[in-house]
Amino acid sequence: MKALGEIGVLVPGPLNEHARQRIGDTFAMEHIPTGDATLVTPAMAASVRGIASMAPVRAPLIDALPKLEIIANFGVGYDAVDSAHAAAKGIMVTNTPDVLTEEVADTALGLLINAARELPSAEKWLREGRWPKEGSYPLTRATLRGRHAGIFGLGRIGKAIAVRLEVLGMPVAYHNRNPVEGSPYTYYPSLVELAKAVDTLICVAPGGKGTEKAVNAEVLKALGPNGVFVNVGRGSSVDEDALAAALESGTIHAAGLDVFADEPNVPRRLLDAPNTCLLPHVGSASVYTRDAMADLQVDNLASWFSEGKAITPVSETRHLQPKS
Ligand code: NAP
Ligand code: 8YV
Repeated sequence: MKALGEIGVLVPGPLNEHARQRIGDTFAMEHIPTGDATLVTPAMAASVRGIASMAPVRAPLIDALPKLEIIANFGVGYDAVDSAHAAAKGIMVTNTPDVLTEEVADTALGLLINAARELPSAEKWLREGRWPKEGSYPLTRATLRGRHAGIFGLGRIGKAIAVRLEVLGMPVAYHNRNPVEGSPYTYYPSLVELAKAVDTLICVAPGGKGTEKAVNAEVLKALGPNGVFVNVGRGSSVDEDALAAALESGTIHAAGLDVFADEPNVPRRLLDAPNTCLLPHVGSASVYTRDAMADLQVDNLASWFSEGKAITPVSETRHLQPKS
């Protein structure tokens, strides 16, 4: 077995600094500025056995690395990794579940409160000196009192959000493809039925084909004029044109969004829409949580190459064993 320091690990694009540091200290680290497969040199192709990524890893990059055994993704959501292609080639994919769950749930709650109670706009009012000149900030039309919450994606983070919502006194319902065994929350087999039953919809489902534009005009209409929509899942799960139109027309009341379909670009219509709190994908973005994600990413690589098993394999590649 080779010493870890002799094993080539490629970092395509930007990566968390703590992760980079540990990869550089542990492995023979290679770097390319993006995941563009044409940037792979013959020397990299001959030596790289692992990828540590935060940026997309598509099929051409995987194919350009004939010795590749494992792709360790920085993040629990791995929609940017072509995991089906990796699995078909017998390449392990890992992600970073659990260590970020509470942080992202906190962010979802912050977005919900900000969107419903307009706290960022009220702060702007104060900072712009309008309080002494014009008096108190106008009363908010929305309140958390009496709300009914629906969670789209009751997994690890969805459950942590549900616990917080219960403390706020909100009944919780959810939509997944399958009901969660033993869950105390009401299950709806369709997203539109869930939206009809609640006035507060929180999306924390994974991105990808299965959820593409799932939150559409019909779902937003079902949520209704008192509706607040929060998204900490993926922007691809939302029809952003329909969301902007729903906010502009009052079809729903407010939105709190941490994720967008074409990050870091945010559609002008969402920037201009009323009653929105928009964040630049900061759900897990504390030093504490990002360090824990980095450690899990690197520990997955180290475990694979030294013990022959991944710590947190994604479901598509859970069955795989090292080839050598
Ligand atoms: P998880 O435990 O795997 O939960 C995902 C849930 O979504 C599961 O309950 C799953 O239930 C449901 N789901 C999956 N596909 C679905 C579909 N097509 N239709 C309906 N429900 C579906 O994952 P997690 O750890 O909670 O993370 C969830 C997601 O949050 C990540 O994938 C990522 O996109 C996002 N995230 C965002 C941030 C941020 O910074 N904003 C940070 C971390 C994570 P079924 O399998 O029964 O459908
Ligand atoms: C990360 C996330 O910030 O874990 C996820 O799925 O969306 C975030 O925690 C992101 O993956 C890194 O860019």
